[in-house]
Amino acid sequence: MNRSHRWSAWVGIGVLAMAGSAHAAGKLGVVDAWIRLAPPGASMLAGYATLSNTGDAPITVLTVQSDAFRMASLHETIVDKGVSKMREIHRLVIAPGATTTLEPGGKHLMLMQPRHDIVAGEKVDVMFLLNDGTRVETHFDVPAADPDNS
Ligand SMILES: [Cu+2]
Repeated sequence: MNRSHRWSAWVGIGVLAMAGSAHAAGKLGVVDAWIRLAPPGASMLAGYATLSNTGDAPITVLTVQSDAFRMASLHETIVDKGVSKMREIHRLVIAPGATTTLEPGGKHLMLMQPRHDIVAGEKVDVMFLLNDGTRVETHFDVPAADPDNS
């Protein structure tokens, strides 16, 4: 038992030393990405996903873009004096190792003025723009029904 603990402590030191010599960087992971289906002609749709930072520095997401929409942004839903409203998020910071969930009733992608009707089964390209200039390309599914965990 003690021997194995000592061994893992040494391994830990080795990993830290290597990390110290490399440039610290955040790494954005995007999973379970989906857009809620809306009636034909809808001018606003919402997108949801789980964002994670698997890197060793914070990530700051400034905004999102999609060729399928004329305008896209990050929003959060807040309740102000009993009234539910949405407001834009200008900087979404994700700490190293942290996860941020975009979900109905909370933070979401606000996708406005679609260039075509978004239909079930489609995959929509969405780009996340980070403050260090990184652009992370992702694909959002358009399920016919909301996923169970939404
Ligand atoms: Cu919104």
